[in-house]
Amino acid sequence: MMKNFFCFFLICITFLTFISCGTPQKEIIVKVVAKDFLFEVASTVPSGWNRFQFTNSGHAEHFFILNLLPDSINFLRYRNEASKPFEMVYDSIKAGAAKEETGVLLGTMLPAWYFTELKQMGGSGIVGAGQTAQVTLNLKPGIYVMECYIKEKGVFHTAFGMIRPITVTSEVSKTKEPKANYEMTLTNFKYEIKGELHVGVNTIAVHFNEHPQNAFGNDVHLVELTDSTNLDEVIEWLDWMNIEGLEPPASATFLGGTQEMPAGYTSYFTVTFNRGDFAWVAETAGSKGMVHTFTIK
Ligand SMILES: [Cu+2]
Repeated sequence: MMKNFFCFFLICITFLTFISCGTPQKEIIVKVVAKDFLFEVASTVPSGWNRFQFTNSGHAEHFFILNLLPDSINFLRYRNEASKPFEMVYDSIKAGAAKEETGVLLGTMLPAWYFTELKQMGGSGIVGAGQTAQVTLNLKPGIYVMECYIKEKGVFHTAFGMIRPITVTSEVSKTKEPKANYEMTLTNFKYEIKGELHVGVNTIAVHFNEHPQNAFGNDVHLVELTDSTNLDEVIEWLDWMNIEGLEPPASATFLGGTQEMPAGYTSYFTVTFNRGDFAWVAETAGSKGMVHTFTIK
């Protein structure tokens, strides 16, 4: 009886060893669901490469950006000192203040650490209702703030709850750096492009070569162009300082992209293309000329 038990025990150990050694470790996909108006996402993710699957199940456009907090700043301080000034400045624009004046005002209201220590570490470009996008980011451990500042009747989504902390742990993810078939290099004024896009799944690498001083970084949003799309209107819509800016519904369908990162970083995103016309557009495209139209044949 004892011998049979010992044999059974040995078989179990062998089987478990085979399972743990013989099965390759799977890459984890971090699911982020945007609803009107919250993010459903795990409160912790590993460090290293993370593949985020971003689904917009709301009625409005949404995105997410991950801001890495300085060690001395907690989520509440970020909310009060870095997020609220944007809401107050936008309220003054709604009350009739000129954009130029409010830009200067915002600079005086934001704390010094916002410009010198906070790091915008990427995220998904804007995604239309019902769309899913995928972005892969390399994150170091720390406390991040995930937020979306599209508007709802003149109020940023952050004010409704689309802002939350996420901890990136010291445990390293098994996800590998993606291989891209198309590369974009972002300077402060243009997109440099290498590679070909095709029908089906494409992996796009975005290399951040420059970051504007004391300002938002460079980013990429993918827009589908139809006969009724007016690209100038889309560019106007992307400017949060415009009254109609970032106020749903957008006049075109947004299909993802990537949010800004510091110079020297690379973000990857995946797009499944059908035939058609599209554009890469930056959130501040109007002042920089960062627009690139293309056709998938
Ligand atoms: Cu949103």
